[in-house]
Amino acid sequence: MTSDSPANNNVASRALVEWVAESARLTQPANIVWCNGSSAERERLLGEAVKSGVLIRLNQRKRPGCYLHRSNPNDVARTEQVTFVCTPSAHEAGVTNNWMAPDEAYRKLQKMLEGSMRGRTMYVIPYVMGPVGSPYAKIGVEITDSIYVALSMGIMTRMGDSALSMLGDSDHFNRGLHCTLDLNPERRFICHFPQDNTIWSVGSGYGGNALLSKKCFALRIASWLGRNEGWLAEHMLIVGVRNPEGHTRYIAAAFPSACGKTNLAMLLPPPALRGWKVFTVGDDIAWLRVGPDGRLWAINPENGYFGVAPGTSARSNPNAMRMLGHDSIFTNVGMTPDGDVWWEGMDVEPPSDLLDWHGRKWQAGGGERAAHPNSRFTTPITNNPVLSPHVEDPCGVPISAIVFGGRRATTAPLVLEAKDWLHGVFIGATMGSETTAAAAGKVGVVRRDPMAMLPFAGYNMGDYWRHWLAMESRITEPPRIFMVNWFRKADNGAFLWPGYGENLRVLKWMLDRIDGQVAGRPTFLGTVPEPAEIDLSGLEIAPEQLSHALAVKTGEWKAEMASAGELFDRIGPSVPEELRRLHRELSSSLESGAT
Ligand code: GTP
Ligand code: SPV
Ligand code: MN
Repeated sequence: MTSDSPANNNVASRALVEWVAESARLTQPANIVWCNGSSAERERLLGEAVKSGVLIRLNQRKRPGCYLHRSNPNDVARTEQVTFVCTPSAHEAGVTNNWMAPDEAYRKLQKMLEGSMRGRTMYVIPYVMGPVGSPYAKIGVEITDSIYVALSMGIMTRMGDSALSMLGDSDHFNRGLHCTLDLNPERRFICHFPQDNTIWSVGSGYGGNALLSKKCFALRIASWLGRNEGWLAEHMLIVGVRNPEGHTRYIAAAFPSACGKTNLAMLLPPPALRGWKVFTVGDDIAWLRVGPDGRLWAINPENGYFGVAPGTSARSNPNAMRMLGHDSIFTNVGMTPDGDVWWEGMDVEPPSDLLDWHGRKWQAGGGERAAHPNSRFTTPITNNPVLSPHVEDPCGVPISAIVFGGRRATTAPLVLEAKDWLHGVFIGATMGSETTAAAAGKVGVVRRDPMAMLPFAGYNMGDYWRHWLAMESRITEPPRIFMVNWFRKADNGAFLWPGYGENLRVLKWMLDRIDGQVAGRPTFLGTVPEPAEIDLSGLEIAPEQLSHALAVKTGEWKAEMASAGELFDRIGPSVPEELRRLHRELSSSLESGAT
């Protein structure tokens, strides 16, 4: 059954129908399925995915509506080395992106796409990023030959007829063409064409490579659109924090992949912080715009969470454990004999006869992990017990604080407030973090990851920083900017700070700063808390441990500034002069010991 247009025939976008036809001529699918987003369609696709072995139905009594997917073992994480920004000039992409000329990229991938869907089904997936009908929302359409991608997009985005209705007869939508090919890493490319609002992705079925709404559209292409249109697309969670007086403030926080965004966005307050409550607006991506009132407002463009499974437990993230009870897809986790899921850090004894993420019998203590370190869950936002009531607000929520954080065993203090917007942008621009299993490659290597956007900024990093600096003058009440690090370690290798729900204590200090309740202690880089300013009620932490977590050490920061200077040199003349100057000032004050 091949159809040239959706079944209900309400599509008026000729541009869409033509693009689908053109893609079908290229890839030659046996069938074309236009996804309408209905629950009947979802049930049918789930049934087909189980039948073809793409999904395994989990224990429906324990986890109704839940499924397990095992990916090809060579396809378990984003592949940054084969991700390209294909702008007309290499300079527009900048040195932090891989660049290919657009015609070369189209030609190269076109060859791979010719006839690539023969005998397969092509799914046409119209979707909205952001609340349907919101002036801040954007429309994309993904074409894919992966039923796993189609089902995942149904969770991660507002997918189907609502997107077609919103599109109407417009030709203004992101065109994402995805084909798994034979999953040969040699033929794996993720190419972005910002000028054409187009993404071509081949050779991978993995989340960030294949769910084109997410990193490809909502960050790489959207960051480019945002620069042109005067807004920001960021790798940020958005969390609402309500104090016991009932006042809710919103914080947007950028941490690199697998560095704690999902966990912070849905944390459960420690019992001693009575009356505090946290609401999730978003866990991975924020689109930030200046509202008519001059404040910075944020929406979460997504409709689901694609979260890291390992480390998620009833203790670390009880809200996540609750939302994973139903209607979720798990990828590359372990499976128990009774059809339930298991992963490292779940805080549950592994049963015997556990199958690992390959589907092989797993031996406890055998040195192999049952779940892949980057195994994930895909779950609708509506599963989240602490979902913000404002998640569908067309203009989002007003942001009081922006936070930049990384995973650092040393150097970065638990929390620090930047002196002003420029210092805050500098802190974001120069932040470092240890690499994680979310991207293929070595884990645990510190790299500069500006604003947690190193793999996601869709244009020249220097221009991106310039855009950040330029935003300040347009915001009447700019959010205060902070740095955090939940991952500093003691000499014995243990985390200094308990993290997870206890991180609320740090958010509380930020709000106290905003309210002028605490003075903090100045350092050369910004203000850190006096230990007594952090609410430690109900928490046992040795004073030396806390002061180590808060320390800003000159020697460590000299090395940090040297590394930041190397990044600036690599990016070259497009680095804004204000950031260069601040770098010189901070470096020389460190050298002269005037800190
Ligand atoms: P992406 O989805 O890749 O963008 O990741 P993320 O930033 O949402 O990270 P997530 O919250 O999924 O956390 C990643 C890993 O860090 C998980 O294994 C968590 O258990 C762990 N983690 C999260 N928050 C904390 C924390 O406060 N302290 C410690 N020690 N670990 C944490
Ligand atoms: C990340 O790697 O930052 C993720 C997962 O959120 S992915 O969607 O694969 O990029
Ligand atoms: Mn992410």
